[in-house]
Amino acid sequence: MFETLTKAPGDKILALMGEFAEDPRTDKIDLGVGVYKDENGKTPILNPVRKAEQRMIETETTKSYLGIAGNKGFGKSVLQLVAGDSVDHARLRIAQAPGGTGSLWVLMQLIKRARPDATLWLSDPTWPNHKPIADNAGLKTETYPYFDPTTGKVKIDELFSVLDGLGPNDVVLLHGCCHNPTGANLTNAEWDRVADSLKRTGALPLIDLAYLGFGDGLSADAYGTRKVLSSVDEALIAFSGSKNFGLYRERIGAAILLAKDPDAADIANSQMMNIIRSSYSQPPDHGAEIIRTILEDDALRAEWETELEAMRNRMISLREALVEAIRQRSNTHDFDFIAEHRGMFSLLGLPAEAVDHAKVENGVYMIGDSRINVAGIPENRVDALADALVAAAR
Ligand code: PLP
Ligand code: TYF
Repeated sequence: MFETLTKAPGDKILALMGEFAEDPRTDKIDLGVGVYKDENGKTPILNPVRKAEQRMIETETTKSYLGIAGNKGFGKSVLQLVAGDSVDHARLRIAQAPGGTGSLWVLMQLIKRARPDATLWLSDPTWPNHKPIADNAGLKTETYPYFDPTTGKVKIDELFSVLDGLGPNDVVLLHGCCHNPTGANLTNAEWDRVADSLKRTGALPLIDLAYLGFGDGLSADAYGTRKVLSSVDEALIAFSGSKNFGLYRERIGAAILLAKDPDAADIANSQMMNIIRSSYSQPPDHGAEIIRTILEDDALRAEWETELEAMRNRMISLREALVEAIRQRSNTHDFDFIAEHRGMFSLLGLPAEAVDHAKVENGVYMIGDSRINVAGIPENRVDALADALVAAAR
């Protein structure tokens, strides 16, 4: 039967990870896959995570099934972390899911059930896995203008020229903060305008919140999501605990829905439970129990917030150092936008030949669209990286 199959396309980001691993040069620099790295180039296990795991080993009494929605304490804490007091929690439902990806998958299946003909609008550009997940759910996709690579900024007028023309048959995928791949984000005033537009047109927001706390802080990064929640009747959120808790391989995230009232929330939630039951039955507990333990314990939570802040500040100072080093070499302000961007990424707006030049000549690996992961910059190699980027851009 397999002879009917043809080779499926791979993921360019994961492919680059493999290519980097095989490069024998010892001075190579990995700015590819979006994984946080510390000053030693390691992706550490956070201290509160280790402590929570230790506590779990000592206190866990069963490995029996958890239930379709997953860990209840996790759900309650994550709703508070994401939504705060922006909306009546009786209108919210949450299902723990395998990562932000699993959450997006569940939510897109739900959109398909609710409105099979809906169009899902993705930012141009967006995370390369958004469209495949939508394709998998059988959803039509379109793109809305988002990023201007010549300025490094959001094309705000063009964005609203599309957003304001949408209707109830449309779903808009918004990056809650720390846009991937561009690093360019909406201001609070622009989020206000987005919320207002959604309310007026009746388009459904699907917010991808994969980097909460990686931009300007936990509550600053939740501004847009909370503004939207407080403005509209219905919304969907895909939360990921991969980056902010450093739990990548534990596959922990959550699918969240907002309905117009508690009864409507129950109905939509029953469909979400049905989707989960017929796909993977129930989520794994380990990552959820870690996050629950941390968020419910004042000391562990404070320690987590401190470590999250250190990761965030490190990325911001690397951005500033890189901009300064480029400025010294090129005598232009052409890359100043890197310091304005937030989150793990910046899209440099370089042509494919320049990306290739940096890789071949200097062992600097970035994604083909010229996205860099700023957390991958070794502190002591900022000058070498600036040399490579200036040479590649020439
Ligand atoms: N959404 C965006 C924008 C991402 O960058 C990622 C990155 O991994 C995800 C979702 C998926 O996260 P997870 O690894 O939790 O599935
Ligand atoms: O954009 C990134 O690099 C991260 C990690 O299929 C990632 O979001 C990349 C590709 C993928 C899954 C995760």
